[in-house]
Amino acid sequence: MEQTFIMIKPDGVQRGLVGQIICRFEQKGFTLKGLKLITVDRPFAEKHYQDLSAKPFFSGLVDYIISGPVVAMIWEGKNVVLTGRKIIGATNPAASEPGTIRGDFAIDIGRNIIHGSDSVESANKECALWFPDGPVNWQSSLHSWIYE
Ligand code: DAT
Ligand code: MG
Repeated sequence: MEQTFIMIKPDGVQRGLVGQIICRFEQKGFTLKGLKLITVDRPFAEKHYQDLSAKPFFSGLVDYIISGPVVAMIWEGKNVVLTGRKIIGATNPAASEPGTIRGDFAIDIGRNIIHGSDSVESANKECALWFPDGPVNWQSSLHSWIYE
């Protein structure tokens, strides 16, 4: 089953949105396979965003990610990478549809409260980076009520 890496950024934690964000993934039917509150250092944040290192906003982005604790999660389910991105909404909250997390809770691109992996390949890389011991191994007893 597919897994994705989801992170509630420091603004989402500070604004008390952790519960509401987790609720959206739970109510969809996805399964939580990893969860921790963690403050990361600059080298770690730079590694997470290494593909963006040439961008002009890179250092500001890293400053923001290390500015406070984040909630790092692994979510599992059918098509969870793509569907997770839809639940999150467009990168710039100004373009995110109402009903998405960024559309409902954010205004500025540099304070867009949540990260989600953009492909299965980056999901696997990010889950391994943030959860070196791997996901928690458990099966939801609701599985047959969610999947045909
Ligand atoms: P996403 O987070 O939707 O995957 P991304 O990977 O392209 O978007 O960029 C990572 C983060 O960097 C994004 O959530 C917010 C910030 N960012 C992206 N483009 C930006 C820009 N043009 N100006 C400022 N911040 C930007
Ligand atoms: Mg991205």
